[in-house]
Amino acid sequence: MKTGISIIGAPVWLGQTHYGTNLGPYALRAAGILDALTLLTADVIDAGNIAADTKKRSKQRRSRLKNLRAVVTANEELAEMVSLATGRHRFPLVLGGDHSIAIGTLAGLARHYHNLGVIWYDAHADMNTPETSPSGNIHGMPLAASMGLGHPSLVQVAGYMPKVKPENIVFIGIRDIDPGERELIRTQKIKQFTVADINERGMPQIIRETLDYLLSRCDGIHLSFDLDGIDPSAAPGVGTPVPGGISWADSLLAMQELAHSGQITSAEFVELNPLLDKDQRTTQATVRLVSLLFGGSAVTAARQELPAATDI
Ligand code: HAR
Ligand code: MN
Ligand code: MN
Ligand code: MN
Repeated sequence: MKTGISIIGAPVWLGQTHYGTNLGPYALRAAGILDALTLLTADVIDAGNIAADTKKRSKQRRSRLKNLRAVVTANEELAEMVSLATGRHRFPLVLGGDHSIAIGTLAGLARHYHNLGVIWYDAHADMNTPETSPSGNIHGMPLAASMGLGHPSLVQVAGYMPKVKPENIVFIGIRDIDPGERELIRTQKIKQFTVADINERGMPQIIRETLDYLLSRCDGIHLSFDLDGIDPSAAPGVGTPVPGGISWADSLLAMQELAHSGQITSAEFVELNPLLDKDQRTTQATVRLVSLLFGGSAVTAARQELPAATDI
């Protein structure tokens, strides 16, 4: 049982090329994420941000990996903060930052879980290696790196590998998949639910199947929520939008079902870019999703009424 929530900010943007994902934690705090959570559980700590300076681009221009040094440094630090919170039996809630920060989050978590389950809610599989990446952007690589595939300094964040086993991963909503990723998903038999699956069977059922699958083999379940998993019409404030995404209504249902299960032990919300947002829609959507995720029993909650889900 988790004793409370520790919010950890990871203002990182160098895993991709759009300045602004580094402003995510600031926008979410300004939008009242702390108050929203404090309504649901008395024990919320804002642990602040990682201190690593991720504003400077790395100088290894000829590298296949953009800003490798800066991204590794940020993730090493994030791994320590996440590990500290987890070791205190708290629920780490990481606010990104681009999705490269999942390398550090998972590195901090997997020190404490032998079979960490990962729900990857995303338009992308983020399973590229330097060899298969079309872009060299590290935010397209965190799952591969966490499985032990890719550049040694990404794979070895926190000093050990691998962090995640392929059979402990579930994709929800992926729809822009590169050839190398497709091959990995196939050969590693990684479980995935597409938007078509969601439309066919309904999101609550998809979440139940996801949890059934993971609970049979995992001792903790991490939710890695990339805002671009949602359809860009509802979450426009992301750097790599992909049409045909998960609806806003289904995303709400997903959070409610996860909350209801009480089985999620950590989470991160990534790829929010306030500079690309429209009327703060994506920022406010994120606050609402996070609130719903904690509407259940993942933490001992002094529960109050959930905010209405209609005003965004
Ligand atoms: N697959 C593409 C690449 O590797 C695009 C990845 C975009 N990733 C994110 N995170 N937005 O999911 O470059
Ligand atoms: Mn992603
Ligand atoms: Mn994505
Ligand atoms: Mn693509």
